Amino acid sequence: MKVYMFSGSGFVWRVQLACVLKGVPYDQARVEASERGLKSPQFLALNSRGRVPVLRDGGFVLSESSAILAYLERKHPEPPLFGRSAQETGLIWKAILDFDLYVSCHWVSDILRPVLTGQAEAHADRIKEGFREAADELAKLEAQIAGRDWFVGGTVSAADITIYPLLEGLLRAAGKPDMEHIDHGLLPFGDRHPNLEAWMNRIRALPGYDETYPAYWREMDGAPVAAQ
Ligand SMILES: N[C@@H](CCC(=O)N[C@@H](CS)C(=O)NCC(=O)O)C(=O)O
Repeated sequence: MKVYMFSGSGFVWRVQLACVLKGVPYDQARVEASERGLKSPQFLALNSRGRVPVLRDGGFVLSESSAILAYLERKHPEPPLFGRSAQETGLIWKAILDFDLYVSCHWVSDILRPVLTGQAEAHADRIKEGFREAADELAKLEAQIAGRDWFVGGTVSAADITIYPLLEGLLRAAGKPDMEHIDHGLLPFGDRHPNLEAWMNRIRALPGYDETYPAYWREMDGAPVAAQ
């Protein structure tokens, strides 16, 4: 099995976490995060939207991180990431769709993309508004996770590994030097979000987590590069 990826993509990170939690080995095929890589005819033949992640399993090719998680679940049912009861499965899908349809798309377009492409100054108003809306959504997530270890059920699920990588990316963007003039009030994160912070620490402590941590971030932060 091969995962087409670039390091630092939250959507790719979901698939990597699912693979390590299920103990499914995979190879990584790095795609250049530029027109030459993602929008090359070769890559567009795998995903016409020119985005990662893409999974190739033998002759089968699949894009969209949630679809890939569902595929992995069906192919490698244990341990389940989509619950053990109909209710849990429904609630996990609800959490995934709620996050991707109403939250992550705004984080990406209003904050992550302008910040990570070095266009923070040009899009300062949009970023400020993005952080204001993110604060509301984070308050809802903080309330949802209060008193629980995981978003749905008694163990880590696809809901957790869907939300976590994008939140980690948001916090990383919020901590960039370019953000100093934007009063997003997000950091230190645990001050207003102690329950989410505790939950993030539970994810970071999962077996295999370290090997999924973006190598590119480690390189940028000057820490030793892991296996990725
Ligand atoms: N809905 C997709 C989103 C994938 C996505 O946006 N991936 C980003 C990387 S974080 C990408 O490839 N962006 C390239 C681009 O927008 O051109 C999923 O869940 O897989």
